[in-house]
Amino acid sequence: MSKKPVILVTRRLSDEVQQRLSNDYEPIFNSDDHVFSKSELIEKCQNVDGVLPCHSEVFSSDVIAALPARLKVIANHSVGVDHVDLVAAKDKGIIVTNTPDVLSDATAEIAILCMLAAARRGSEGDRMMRAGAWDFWSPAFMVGVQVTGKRFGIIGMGRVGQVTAERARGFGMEVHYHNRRRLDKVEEKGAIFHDSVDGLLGHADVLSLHCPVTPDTSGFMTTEKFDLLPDSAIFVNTARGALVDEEALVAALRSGKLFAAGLDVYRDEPGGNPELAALDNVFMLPHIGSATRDTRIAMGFRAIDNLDAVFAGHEPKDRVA
Ligand code: 8YV
Repeated sequence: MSKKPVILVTRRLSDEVQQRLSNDYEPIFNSDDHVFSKSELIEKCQNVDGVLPCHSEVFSSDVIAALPARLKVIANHSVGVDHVDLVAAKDKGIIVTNTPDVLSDATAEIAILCMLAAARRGSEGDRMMRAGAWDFWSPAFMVGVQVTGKRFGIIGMGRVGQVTAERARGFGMEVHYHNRRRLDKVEEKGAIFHDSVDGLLGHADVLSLHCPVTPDTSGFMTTEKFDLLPDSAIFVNTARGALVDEEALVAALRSGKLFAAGLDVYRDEPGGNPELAALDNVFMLPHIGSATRDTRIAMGFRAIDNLDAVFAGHEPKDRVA
């Protein structure tokens, strides 16, 4: 019987996923779930045929250059692949895959949670109650923004963007979007297309980011972009912190240009941004967009499906390089 491929599994995954890996591969698990340093990542990859990482492991060009010839595949447990230098991987003949589709519902739920909590001052109210500081009520107290009938602007109308649009429609919102390609009429479901980011921004009472980080989109939400939004807009980011100039975001929240923000992602993770954390009008979560039991299992299984294809000599379904 031929030997099972050896797979480095960089983080703790759900029991079902680890069991399937144990059945079909020779996995190397990270028993205390610590984040590998760059040198540890390189060292642990030396005697493996594949690696199943999360977005917490950065495969920069120098890490990829140090990977052994036997390593065939980086089967990511994430839809985002900005932590992998895809050009370097491709040049070295390493297959890279991701896990699209399976996390769209969970991430859309978090985007809507961020929108509603920002609009209705969820973070402020929660902190007040926990501090035992609720000592006053009046009709003028804690008045927020109602999203019903407002315009929901999406940048990046891929799978997560489309599911989030569907949820926003459930709140009676009018969906506007910008995407590299215009969707066809059936996919659009009445959403209004804008052929530039700047064209969209003036129509977004709520702006929600759902695009990947690329050299073109990195840091694209600058002061100039926030200024194009309607006054008192709400900003939602469940995609990647690197899309945003966080100093510009802090300034827009302080000045009142933005009514509030709902954020799941930050430039620095883990940790976040203390300047954002100091603001009352920000609702913040620690990058848990896809963190549901069902979705974690589905993501792990999707990554294993990709490994299975590669080791069976087939083209994996979710190849990105
Ligand atoms: C995950 C994500 O939390 O898929 C992504 O791109 O950012 C998140 O869904 C993470 O990558 C899990 O490995």
